[in-house]
Amino acid sequence: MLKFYYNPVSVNARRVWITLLEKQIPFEPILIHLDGDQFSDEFAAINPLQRVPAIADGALRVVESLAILAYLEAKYPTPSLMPSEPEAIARVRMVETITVVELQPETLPLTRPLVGLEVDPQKLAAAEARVTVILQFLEQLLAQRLYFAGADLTLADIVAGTLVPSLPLENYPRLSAWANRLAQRESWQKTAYTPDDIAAALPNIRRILERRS
Ligand SMILES: N[C@@H](CCC(=O)N[C@@H](CS)C(=O)NCC(=O)O)C(=O)O
Repeated sequence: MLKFYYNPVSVNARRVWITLLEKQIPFEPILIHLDGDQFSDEFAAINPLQRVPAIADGALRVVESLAILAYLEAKYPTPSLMPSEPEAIARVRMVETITVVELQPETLPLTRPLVGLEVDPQKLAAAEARVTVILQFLEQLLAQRLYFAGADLTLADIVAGTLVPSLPLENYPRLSAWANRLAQRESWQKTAYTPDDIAAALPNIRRILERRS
């Protein structure tokens, strides 16, 4: 059975978890505690980069959340989470890339005060301004659609939908309605982290953020 290496508070792992559930792929979850399990020899044999998520499917190891999603879509195509029309494909890839490459790094300065770390006020203001530009663009891309590529859930919604709903969305009515729509899905509900998960993870999140600054 496919093995899924994860941590419940990892945004990167959650997008893989939701995809496994949406595609109804049987899997064995393997919890990696981020207070040191990620540095063990056993896990380094799966992911030398020492990060979750990772999967092992038979002899194959795949790391990097977007690569895992592309693999799952290719190997387990039904139900499809990737449209076939060129415009819709472009939309999905844009939303995935904007979320991971542009938005996710900008949320790090915003997270620092929440875990008791100092943040340079100029860096914080710059990150907030950049997040605003990105959210405005996503609001415009979503337009009147139920999901980013149309009437059906795709990988765009899974990737953006595991990060964007954690940001303040009161100025973005379309993103707010979309986030509420996602929250109704069983896959979002089953993978939602609890306040206890967050409390337990706080020291690890602090350590990870300290290492990355
Ligand atoms: N680019 C990677 C990022 C993975 C990543 O940063 N994972 C974090 C958890 S969200 C992690 O395992 N951190 C452990 C550490 O930094 O020690 C992906 O998309 O899979």
